[in-house]
Amino acid sequence: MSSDRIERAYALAKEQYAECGVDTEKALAALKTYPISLHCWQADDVGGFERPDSELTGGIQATGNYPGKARNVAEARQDYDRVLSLLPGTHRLNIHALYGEFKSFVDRDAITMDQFQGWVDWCKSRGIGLDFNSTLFSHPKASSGFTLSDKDPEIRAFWVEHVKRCRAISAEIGKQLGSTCIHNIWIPDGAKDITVDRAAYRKNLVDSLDRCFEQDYDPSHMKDAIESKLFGIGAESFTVGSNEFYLGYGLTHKKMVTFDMGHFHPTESVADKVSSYLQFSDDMLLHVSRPVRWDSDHVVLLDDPIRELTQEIVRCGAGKNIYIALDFFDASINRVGAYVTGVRATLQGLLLALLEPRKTILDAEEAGNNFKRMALLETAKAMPFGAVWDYYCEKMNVPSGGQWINDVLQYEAEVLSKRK
Ligand code: RNT
Ligand code: ZN
Repeated sequence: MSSDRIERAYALAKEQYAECGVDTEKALAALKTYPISLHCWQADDVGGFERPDSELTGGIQATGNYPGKARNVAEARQDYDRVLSLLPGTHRLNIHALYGEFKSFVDRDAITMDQFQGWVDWCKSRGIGLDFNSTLFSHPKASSGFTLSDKDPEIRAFWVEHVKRCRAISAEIGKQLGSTCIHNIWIPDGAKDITVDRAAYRKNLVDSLDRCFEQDYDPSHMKDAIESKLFGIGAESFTVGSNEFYLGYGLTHKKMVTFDMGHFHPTESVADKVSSYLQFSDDMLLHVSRPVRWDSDHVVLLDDPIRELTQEIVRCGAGKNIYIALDFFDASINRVGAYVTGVRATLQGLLLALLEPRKTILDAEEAGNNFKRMALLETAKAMPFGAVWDYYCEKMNVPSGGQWINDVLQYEAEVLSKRK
């Protein structure tokens, strides 16, 4: 697309938005303040680099075997670089403990900064922040289906040690990069069938978390998040870390809760949870994903759930820390293209929300004119947001429109297709 046409289209869009009381320049300035945390695991289907050929197990599943997945840290970084080059703005990387640089095998209860210094250096050289996740799946000590809540105290102790180390690593990451590292804990703990003593597992989880969190860290270095879930594969009947569990734990222990869009009943809206949860917490972590019939972790698109979620982030995020991380892993398509599609869709959602003619709509709502509110919301959908988006991409020196698609295809031809 010629940049002259983009400029002209933007000038018209700017005028049209101004008529509704929206300042597009302000919206674009605001959009830059939303970093998206890029999940490392779309590059290799959540395999990780702990051992050669590590396999994903533990209640989550990547489906597909599209060629070109990253087979080692160097290839993953090459992919992230390409992804970052196609995104407007400055973002973050989000790694899992099993993505360390392992010169020889180091078990989860023995990892140190040694395996992660390379990631810090890499992020520093790219000028981006780094987030972290304990990895409590894909491991023989998770084979009972339980980790931090297991009935065996030795299993619990192993995983408590893992989380403690991950927290120390996160604090060091945040300190070195001068940017708070968000450390997330998700556990697969649960059971396929009816479980009688559910309370015992939940009590174990409380005790384990208390031990994990014994050490306090400077919140400018690291903050903890705990991720709730409704069910998982093989944990259909009972999931220890349910929403009520973590909501209770998080609010009473000052730990933020992670809301993953795929972790609720299909008709439940994560968007609607934002304004409730933020009444009681200043920090919130979102896992932006796209569940299709189940927690399938499809690539994020600019669909209604994303639009509603980003609207709520913008509408009630003032004075709060809403951390936005992506969580999808589609192994059936070009993985670099999957990343770029998902991040750009999330950013577009945020831009749409920032361009909302809020004052006019709110006035109608407050005047009790519900027809007018509805009609204004509908008309806002046809506003020329695409012109503003393209202009933003141009200004940020990344491809606008669909130009990046060819870039991804070229990368596939030159790099991904050669990975055999
Ligand atoms: C699993 C959770 C969790 C994982 C990642 C890999 O259902 O959503 O966040 O997807 O940690
Ligand atoms: Zn998640």
